[in-house]
Amino acid sequence: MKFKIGVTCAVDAPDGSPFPLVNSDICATIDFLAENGFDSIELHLLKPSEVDGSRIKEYCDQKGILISSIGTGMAYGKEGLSITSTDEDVRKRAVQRLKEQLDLASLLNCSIVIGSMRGVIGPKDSREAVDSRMIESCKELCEYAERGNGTIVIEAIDRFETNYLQRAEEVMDIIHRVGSDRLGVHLDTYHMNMEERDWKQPVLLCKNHLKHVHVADNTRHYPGYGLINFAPFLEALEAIGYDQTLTMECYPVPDGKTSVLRGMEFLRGLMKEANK
Ligand code: LER
Ligand code: MN
Repeated sequence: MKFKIGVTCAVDAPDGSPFPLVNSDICATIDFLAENGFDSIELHLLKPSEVDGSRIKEYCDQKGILISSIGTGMAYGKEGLSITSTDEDVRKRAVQRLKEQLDLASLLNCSIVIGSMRGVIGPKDSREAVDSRMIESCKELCEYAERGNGTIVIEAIDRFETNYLQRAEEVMDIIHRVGSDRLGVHLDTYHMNMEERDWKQPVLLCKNHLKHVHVADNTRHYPGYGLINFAPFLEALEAIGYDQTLTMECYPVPDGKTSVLRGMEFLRGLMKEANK
């Protein structure tokens, strides 16, 4: 068992975000990752114009750091952009923002995450109507993605953040209905711990559709801090031949750098144990 380990990073983020490394100097973040043996970076951006994509790609290549993904949720938190909005203008602007993120993803050869930007089922809305807008938006995004190198992953997110697409099987249903190999599932152990009934079954259900993974403990601190038994989850990832990264998305506690160093040590320890 040998999984690549990455970290969610941002150039700027609201207080309380589960991003361990937040620094306006992205090269300094990449230096820290490379010097400490991490494999990859996930970058959370409100807008792709916040960064110089070519410079990031060049610097990551030079330092041997893979770019796994672009997190997009800040556009929902800060601007209310949702690809299932009942307001057609908002929905279109959300799709447009994700197309811009896909342009950057194409350059960086990575995925974009649809997390909070999938929105919620509003009090006067129906599941069927939200599904239909989700599928329409995803089809448009997949057609756009097919012209470049970017892929799209939909994250299953727990009930305290959204009432829409909380479990792997719900995301899989959307993926089947959209019908594009550019669309995949993204699982996060923090959300799974609240919504799933088993650590293995959701992974086995997704199989090759699982294209991205976030790891954090039940308290959303670094893996190894809390109660989650990560071994069966990692065993299931190995069973499906998951070859993408385990990206730590956790609180910067006691501080960002210490949290991810501890998390990496814990995850590598589990892999070593499994290989005995
Ligand atoms: C949302 O809680 C989450 O898990 C993030 O991956 C969103 O970007
Ligand atoms: Mn996540």
